[in-house]
Amino acid sequence: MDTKMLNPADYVGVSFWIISAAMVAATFFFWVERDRAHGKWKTSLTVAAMVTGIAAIHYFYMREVWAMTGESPTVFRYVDWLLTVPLQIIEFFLILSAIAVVKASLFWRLLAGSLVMLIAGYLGEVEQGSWLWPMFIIGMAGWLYIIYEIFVGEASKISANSGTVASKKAFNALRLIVTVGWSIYPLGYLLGYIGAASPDTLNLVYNLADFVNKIAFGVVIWAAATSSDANESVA
Ligand SMILES: *C/C=C(C)/C=C/C=C(C)/C=C/C1=C(C)CCCC1(C)C
Repeated sequence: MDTKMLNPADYVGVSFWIISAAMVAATFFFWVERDRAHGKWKTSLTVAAMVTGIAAIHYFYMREVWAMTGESPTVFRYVDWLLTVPLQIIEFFLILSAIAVVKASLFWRLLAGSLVMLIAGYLGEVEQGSWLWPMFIIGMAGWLYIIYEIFVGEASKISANSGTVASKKAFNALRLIVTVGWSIYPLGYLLGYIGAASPDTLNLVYNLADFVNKIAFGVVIWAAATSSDANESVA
């Protein structure tokens, strides 16, 4: 029988393995550290653990798909993103509402921007060929819209008088992740499909991006939640 195990020389496969382990460890960490947080910060840490926990399950399976077929686990990648990106938008909104008066409609607009980004990206990756560029451009528009909202639009109007130091720090750090950290994904798409069209590069860059954007995202929240000024007032 032709059984296939993860080949230790397959560095992309090994990156799937490492990230699976990191996601599990991060989930456990955020879960346990929740005890040290107060008030609303507990919910923020729960959401951080949900994000890495959902990703861990997908990484176990994606690693198998990669090891057995050598193909990109596109469907599971996007199912994971479709679950975890909205959770991160919720997380962002939770922190934002602690420091500014924001309408619920802002949440729906951020969610809509992320759905446009993900659906376009999925269609581009599945159809490929002549779909690659148009879907990339639509996906970029969704992401740039989110950036616009958080730097120029309603989400940027943080009141100086409301919120704690910790929540403001967390908001600024998350904003940086959505801008700089998230830029690794479109870079992966470009490197993976345009030009060289290499599934190795695509998966390696996406794996790195998930490591940064799911784990560092949680760590930022954890740092704010457990800092000494997190419970100055309503966090
Ligand atoms: C945990 C998973 C996260 C934070 C996934 C984020 C995904 C993106 C920011 C994807 C962005 C893309 C574009 C901006 C253009 C089109 C291609 C995508 C979907 C890779």
